[in-house]
Amino acid sequence: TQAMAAAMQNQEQKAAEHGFANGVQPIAGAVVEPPSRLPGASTLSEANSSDKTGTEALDGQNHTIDTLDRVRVDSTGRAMTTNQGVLVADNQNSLKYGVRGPALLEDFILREKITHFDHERIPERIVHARGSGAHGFFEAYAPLTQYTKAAPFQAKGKRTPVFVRFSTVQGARGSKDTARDVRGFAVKFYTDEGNWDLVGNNIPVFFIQDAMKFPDLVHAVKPEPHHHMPEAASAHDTFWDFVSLMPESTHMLMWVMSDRAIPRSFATMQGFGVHTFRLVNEQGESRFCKFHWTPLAGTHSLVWDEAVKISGADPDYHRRDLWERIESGNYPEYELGVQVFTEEEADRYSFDILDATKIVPEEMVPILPVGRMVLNRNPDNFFAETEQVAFCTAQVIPGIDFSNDPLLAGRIHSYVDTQISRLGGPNFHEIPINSPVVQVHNNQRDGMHRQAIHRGRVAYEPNSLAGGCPFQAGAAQGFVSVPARIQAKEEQGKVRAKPEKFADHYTQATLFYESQTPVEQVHIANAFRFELSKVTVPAIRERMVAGLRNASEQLAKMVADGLGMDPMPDPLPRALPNPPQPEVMKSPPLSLLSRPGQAPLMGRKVAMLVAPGVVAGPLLRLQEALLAQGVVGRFVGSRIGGFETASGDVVQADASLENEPGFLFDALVLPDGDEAVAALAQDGHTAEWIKDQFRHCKTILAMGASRKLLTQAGIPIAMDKSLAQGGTGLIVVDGDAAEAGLEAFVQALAKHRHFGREMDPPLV
Ligand code: HDE
Repeated sequence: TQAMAAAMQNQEQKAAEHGFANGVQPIAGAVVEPPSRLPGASTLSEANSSDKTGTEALDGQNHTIDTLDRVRVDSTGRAMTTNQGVLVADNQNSLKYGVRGPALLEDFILREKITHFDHERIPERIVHARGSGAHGFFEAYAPLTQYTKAAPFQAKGKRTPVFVRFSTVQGARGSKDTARDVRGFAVKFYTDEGNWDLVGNNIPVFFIQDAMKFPDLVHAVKPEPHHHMPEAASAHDTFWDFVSLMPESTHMLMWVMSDRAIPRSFATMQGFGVHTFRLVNEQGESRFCKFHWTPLAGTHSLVWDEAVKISGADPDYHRRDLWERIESGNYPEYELGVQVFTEEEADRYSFDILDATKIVPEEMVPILPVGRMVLNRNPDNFFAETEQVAFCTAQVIPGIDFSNDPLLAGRIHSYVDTQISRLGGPNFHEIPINSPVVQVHNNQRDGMHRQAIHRGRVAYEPNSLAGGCPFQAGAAQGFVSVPARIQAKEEQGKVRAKPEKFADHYTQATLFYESQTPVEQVHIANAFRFELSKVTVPAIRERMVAGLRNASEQLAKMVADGLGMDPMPDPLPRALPNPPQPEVMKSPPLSLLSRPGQAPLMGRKVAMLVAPGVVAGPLLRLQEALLAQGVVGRFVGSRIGGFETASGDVVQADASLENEPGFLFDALVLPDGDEAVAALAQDGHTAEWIKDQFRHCKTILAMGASRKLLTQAGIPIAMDKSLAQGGTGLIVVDGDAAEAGLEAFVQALAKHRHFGREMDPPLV
C-alpha cells in the first residue's frame, strides 16, 4: 500500500507537470471534438470529411497526412484509465484479500483488462490474409471526361486520397511474404463522390472463369485439410490435382510460375483490375475498360533460391521494404493506365472480354496513362487500418460500372458477405479506415457496433415528417447502372453455360510463354519442375504435363525432363479443337524485363562489408552517391559496432554478417585492405554471402585485396574477360582503380540482375 501511494503520488505529479487541473486528466481516447458537435456535421462520416481530406479533395493538396485526428489516441502525458475513463491506480497487482490471500471477483479493473485481451483477435481473411497497407494519393494527369464522369478523373492535377493493401493469397496472416503466390493489389479511392475500390492483383488474369469454382480453387490451394500443410505454398497435390483438371487455369499458371509471383518489392510489381469494367461519361456513353498499375521503380523480382532463403531470415521482407521506403521518403509510385474499347470492337476479338482468364494485348488496345498514385504515409496502427480495411468490388462510383464477367458478379456478392462475419456485423463501413470522406445519409439503422447517432423519428422514405429527407438524388447525380446490351445468345433464357470462346484455354497461355525472354522461360520451366516435384501422385504430374503440351511443346519438354518423365504423356484433349486465330502472336510488354522503370535504383539495398583495417574512403563516397539516388548502403561487419579503418578513422557497422544475411541485399561491395580481407576470410559467413550474391545474379564489386575472397568462395573470376568491365555484374578492380569501379557498380546496379551468369543447376 505504501508503494501504491507512492505510485499515485508520482502519477499525480506527472499529470501536474503537464498542467492538468487537479493534477489529473481522465481521458477516454483522443476525442478532439465529438463528431456531433463539429459545425455542420450530422453523421460520423460527415465529420470524417474534414478529418480525412481536410477540405475537398479538389484543391490539389494531399490531405491524407492530417487525417483522422478524431480517432487518434496519443497517451503522451496522460494517466491510465479503464475503458470507462476511470483512473487506474495500480496496473501491476490484482485485487486480493491480503497479500497472500485469494484474488477477488470484484476486481473489475483486472477483469476488464483480461476480457478485452481475450477478444483481441478477429477472424483472418479466408484468402489474402497476409497483407501490408499504405496511405497515399492518386493524381490525375488530365481530364478523362471524354470517357468517364468518375470523380478522380475530372481535372488535371486533382488528388484523391487512397489506401492500398498488398497481400499474398494462400498463406495465413502470420505466414511469409516471399511465397510463390499471386499478390493482391487493392486500392480504396476516397473520392468526393463516395468510395471506389479497385480490388486487383499483380497478375492480370485469374485461375477460373466463373465464381462457381472459387471455393473449389481455394480449398485446393489452401493447406490440405487433414494435416494443414503446406502453409504459404501451392506446391502440393490438391492444388495441382485441381488445376490439372481445370485447363482454363493454364494461362494463369504461366504467370504464377513466372517471376511475377516472387516480386522483389510491392513497389516493383504491376497491378491489374483483371476484369473488364466500364467507363461511363456524362452523356451516359459506356466503353469497356481494363485497369493497369505500372511501377515507377520498374518491374523486378527475386529468384526462387533467394525467395526461399529470405522467407527464413525475414518473413516480413515485403512489409519491411514497403515501410522503409515510405519512412525514408522513397515513396512507391505507380502510373494508372486504361485500355478503353467499345462493345463493337470487343465483339470482333478472337477471345471473350468477359473471360477473366484472358488479357487484351497492348498491341491491340494501347494503354492510355491517366494518372499516378504515390504511397507516402505508413498506417499509424496495423490492426485499425490494414487489418480492418474492407475492400469490395461492389463499391463503384458514378462513371465506373461492371461488365457481365461471371467471376466479377460473384465477387460483387462475396466481399461484403465475408466482411459481415470478419468485422462483426453490418456497420464496418463506419470503421474510420472504411468510411467515405463524403457524407452518408440513408435510412439504414442499428446492427452491431453502430457508431452514428441518428436524430429524429424518421427512418423511412418517402416521409413527410422529415421534409422528405434524405431524398433520392435522381439520375442526373446519383448512380445509374448502364443499361447493358442483352446479347442475342442470352435470349436463350436462364442457362448454366459458358460462351464458346471461353473454351479456348491455351492460345493466351502460349502468347504469354512465347513473349518471355529465354531467361524468363527457363524460370517458368524451373518453377513447374519445383512445384510438380513436390506432388506425390504421378498421375497428377502427368496430367499437368499433358496439358502444358497444348500451350508449348518446348515448355512441356523442359518440365518433363526436369521430372524425369520420359516419354511425355499425350496432350490433353482440347475443349475447342480449332480456336480462333489470335490477333497477336507475341507481346513483349508481358516480359518483366521489358519494364525497367524510370527510377530503377530507388529503394535498393547495398551491403558494404567492413572489418578492422578496411580502406573506407571509397565505401563512404559510394554510400553518399547511392543515398542521393534513394539507395541505402549499409556497413556490415562480423558484428555490429565500430571498426578502425586503414587510415585510423572509425566506421560503424549497423548490421552483421549473421543478423542480416547477404540475400537480403540487392548488391555487395567487398572492400580493399589486406588486414580487413584477412579478417573477412576467417569468417565463414563471408563466403556464403558471396556465393548467394553470385548465384542470385546480383551486382558484386570487389576492390583490391578482396579479389581473394571471391577465389575463396569459388567464384570463377577468370570465367569471362568482360567480367572486369562489369559485363555480368561482377566488377573486380585494383585498389587504385576504385573510382572507376564505383561508377561501373552503380551502372550495373541499375540492371538489377545479371542473368548472363545464371546456370541451372547453379555452378556456385
Ligand atoms: Fe478476391 N476475395 N475473390 N479476388 N480478393 C477476397 O474478401 C473472391 C478474385 C482480391 O486486401 C475476400 O475481404 C471471390 C480476383 C484481393 O483486403 C473474399 C472471387 C481478384 C483481396 C474474396 C475472387 C481478387 C481479395 C477475402 C471469385 C483479382 C484482398 C477477404 C469470384 C482481381 C483485399 C475479403 C484486401 C479478398 C472473394 C477472385 C482480388 C472471400 C468469390 C479475380 C486483392 O470476399
